[in-house]
Amino acid sequence: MEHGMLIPPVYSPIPPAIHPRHKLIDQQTAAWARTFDIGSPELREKLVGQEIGTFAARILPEGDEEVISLLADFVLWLFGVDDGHCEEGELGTDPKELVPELSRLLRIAQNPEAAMLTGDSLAAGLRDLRRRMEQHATPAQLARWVDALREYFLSVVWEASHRSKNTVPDLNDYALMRLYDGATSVVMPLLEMGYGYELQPHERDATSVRAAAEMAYFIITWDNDLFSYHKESRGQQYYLNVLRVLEHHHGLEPAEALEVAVAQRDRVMCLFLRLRDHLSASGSPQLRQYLESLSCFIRAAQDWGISSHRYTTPEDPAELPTTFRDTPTDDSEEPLDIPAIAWWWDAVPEKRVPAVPQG
Ligand code: 3E9
Ligand code: MG
Ligand code: MG
Ligand code: MG
Ligand code: MG
Ligand code: MG
Repeated sequence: MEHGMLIPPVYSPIPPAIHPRHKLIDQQTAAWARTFDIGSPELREKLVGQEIGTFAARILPEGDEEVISLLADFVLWLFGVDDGHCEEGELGTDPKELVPELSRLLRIAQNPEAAMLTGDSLAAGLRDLRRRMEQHATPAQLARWVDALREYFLSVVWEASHRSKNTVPDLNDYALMRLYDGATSVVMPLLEMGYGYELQPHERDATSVRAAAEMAYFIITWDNDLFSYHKESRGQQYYLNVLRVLEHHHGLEPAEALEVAVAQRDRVMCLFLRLRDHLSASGSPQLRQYLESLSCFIRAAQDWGISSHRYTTPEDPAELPTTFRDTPTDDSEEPLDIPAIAWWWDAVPEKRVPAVPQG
């Protein structure tokens, strides 16, 4: 197993949580995928065994059950696009053909009544998701969902451009692309819907709150890059994750790249915790719930990522951790040397240095 790599336990000071109805939600999502015929039969059978419903039940552990089901079906649909079109399908190496196809799907998300892509199962699934979104979302949340889908689509076209040329973006471009191509931002409206509130724009779009959300995207996708390395790096197909970027552009051996990537996510985790606690101290109850949901999302992706059959199976085991560590490998408060995100460190107040007792 030449691509094997032992992934160590990652730093996670966030407690695990799961909605008690996770088993049922997972079964319903499998049924949804079959009803809507998502993906090729082969892809679909893989997806329904990946406990995506359980993942959603971890993201919204005390949320509305219908919204958790909606989130689960949507995440499965996203994998239908990400695996089916982008990473394993023909469009994934042809960005100029991917653009029109994703643009048509985006129109369905925005105007489900549009008589186009009839007979396309991903479009039919998306119509159903949109209809159910309307039952739980405010008009503004629906619009943000469509906008977030657009930014996800834009980033996968960027990724497809690299795939088509077999090139590897540098670390700054990769970090920027990864904020969106992990489809984390499209989940955000559902975090609000799951608890039946709407975060007001003056809070959600405040620079520091957006920084907190972006930090969560970073941690979730860097963790995914560790947990999915085995799945992605086997075989001959093109793959892109932070370990490949660090090996390619920084001349690191796989073990060194792993150490650097872990240190990067640890530093962002430390920063996220400081910012979350700072914002929670003065924010509205809705903002506190939103920040709590960001934490749950991070931990959900970790608990699901180390255990899902998507990343490790008895027939093809990945060397994934079964536990987490409660200290970071790197607790430096210095910004990462990644210009697209280095501004995050300016959004967080300095750690208060304990006053020196006067003698
Ligand atoms: C993730 O990146 C691709 C998304 C489309 C997956 C859908 C999942 C979510 C919206 C929740 C975020 C969760 C993550 C990133 C685990 P990638 O590397 O293609 O995922 P893979 O599973 O193939 O490693
Ligand atoms: Mg199909
Ligand atoms: Mg309800
Ligand atoms: Mg992907
Ligand atoms: Mg993938
Ligand atoms: Mg991955």
